Amino acid sequence: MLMRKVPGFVPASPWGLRLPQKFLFLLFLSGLITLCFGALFLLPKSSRLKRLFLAPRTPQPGLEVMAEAASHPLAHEQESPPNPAPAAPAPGEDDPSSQATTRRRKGWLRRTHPTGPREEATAARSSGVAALRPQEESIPFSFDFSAFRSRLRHPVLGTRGDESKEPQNVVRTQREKVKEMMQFAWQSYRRYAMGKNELRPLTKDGYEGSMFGGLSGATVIDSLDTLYLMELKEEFQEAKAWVEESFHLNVSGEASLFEVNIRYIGGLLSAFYLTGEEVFRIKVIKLGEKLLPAFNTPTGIPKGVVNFKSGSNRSWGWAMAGSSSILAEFGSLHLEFLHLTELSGNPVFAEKVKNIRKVLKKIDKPFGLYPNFLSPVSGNWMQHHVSVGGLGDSFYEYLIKSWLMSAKTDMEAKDMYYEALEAIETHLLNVSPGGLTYIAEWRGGILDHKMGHLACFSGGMIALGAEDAKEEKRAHYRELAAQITKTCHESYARSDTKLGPEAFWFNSGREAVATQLSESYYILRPEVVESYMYLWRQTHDPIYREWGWEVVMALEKNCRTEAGFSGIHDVYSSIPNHDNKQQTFFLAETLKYLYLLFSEDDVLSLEDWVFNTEAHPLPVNHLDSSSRAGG
Ligand code: DMJ
Repeated sequence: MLMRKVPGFVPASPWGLRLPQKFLFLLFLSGLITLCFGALFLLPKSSRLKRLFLAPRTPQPGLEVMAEAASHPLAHEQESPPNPAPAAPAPGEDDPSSQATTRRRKGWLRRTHPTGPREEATAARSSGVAALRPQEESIPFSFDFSAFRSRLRHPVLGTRGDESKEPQNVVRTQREKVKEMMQFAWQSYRRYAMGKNELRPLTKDGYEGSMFGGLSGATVIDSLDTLYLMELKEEFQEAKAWVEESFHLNVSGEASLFEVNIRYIGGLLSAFYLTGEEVFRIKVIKLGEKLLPAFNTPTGIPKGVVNFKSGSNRSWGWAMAGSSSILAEFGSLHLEFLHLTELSGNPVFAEKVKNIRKVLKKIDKPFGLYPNFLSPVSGNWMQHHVSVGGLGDSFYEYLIKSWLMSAKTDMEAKDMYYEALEAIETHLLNVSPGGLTYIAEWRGGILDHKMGHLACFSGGMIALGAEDAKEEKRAHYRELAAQITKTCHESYARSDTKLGPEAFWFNSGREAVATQLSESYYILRPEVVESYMYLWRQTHDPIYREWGWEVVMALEKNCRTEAGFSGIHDVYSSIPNHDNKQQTFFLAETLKYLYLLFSEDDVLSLEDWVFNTEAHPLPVNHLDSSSRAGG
């Protein structure tokens, strides 16, 4: 403002302003400042200006920082918080400007790095993120995918050494046959049920079920990595496009924490690690956040069911009248939740599963065994039923796989696994009069002399864990794995269809057979071929490929229908009676394990990958880059 000098006028200030004018000027100035500051809040989260002027919140460390935090003496004293849903990372959380922050986060900075808005937008466009709706776009970290791939010991799909040597070889033909089965299963699903959770091949329609809280496309998500592995490129693109365009997370039903975790979270994690496509990373983190309210319990042991709309949780009505969480369910989250933290930079996921481990370590175990029912309120066992089959199975699997996935650094998981296995061997293991080794079920000291189909995964698990057992036990575990797998094969061989029943018994002179119709069904389950695959990789004994091929033939004969594969009601009837369901795990697991059985060992090498309990490969956390760059 320009003031003209008037003679005789005594200026009110050195700038020649009178008091009212000065007041007005200051008023104008302060208004301007308030306006500018207020405008900062309207800038996008990633804006540099915003990061500069607005203080960052607490940084979000990754896995390594979690380890530091967990080893802090005070960390163990703290009561579990009431498990609030995680807040979205605040602006500035990816700002490494503070020295202290940089030091604390050096671990995850190895794998993630902040990006500016332009890079984010470009990456989003090139990887399909542009198709995400606004609320699904806000992951402020990026993952250093090429650094991750450079740490792998083997090309993801192997070097295909055998193919060039012998183009006509039998194994290649067998592998191609399994690929054709996958193609048929996928195309049938796509034709009659695309976007639904499962295909019903007899009625030629789709089925949603009630386990997934309103989420759709379980077959799509469960199939992604198998399609990729088998190089069914067109089919993989169809599946990916569906995820980009039609896989919506704004659902509001009740979901099984376990099923959503092993199928959807596992499937999306694998799809990301195999392809580096951002759409999978973003969706999996958002879906992971929706599962967190399940952990809002006094002990932090999650309940089995989470309500996506209200964020409430409950236990299954059948689990001790709604009072218990199930060992296999809350014990099969560890692998996926560590990877959710790895890919998001958000420690909350890892914290949840580390707390489960802490509760389980502390609690008394009858004879060293882990019963299947635990109260998420008191943290006490609710019934002394122990099983390596249904209700218990994948808890044991996740202990040994946590050890392997941590690149053999998670000593706690290793110790818990071998101690549990010793207790199982002492109290549950039996040999039938006919010489078949089996793992019975234990009810407060009394044995049920039966094995479920689900328990047949244990041959593979024990083989996988044999290498890291005490030296004097290694050969013993290898033999035990082979014997259990042989018993499971017997349950197939003794049926008319050459497929195994849901449960088989060892009493009244009958061995490895179901004793009633209600246990005689086969629903395309994978556990037996899963063990064949691990035993093959460990021993290269051709018997496992022979047995695997018997399964392929039996599936073709009894389960293939005009419009996909179906389970059957009675494995002892030579006239198949189909159940009208193509289970998602048939595409995720059964066909994948069969394909791997007829592949070279460096295809999804066990040095680089562990399979979650739905057969989704998750990478080992190699700490160095001394290996070849992954292909
Ligand atoms: C799959 O969903 C998983 O393997 C789970 O651990 C057990 N049941 C089915 C397959 O039988």
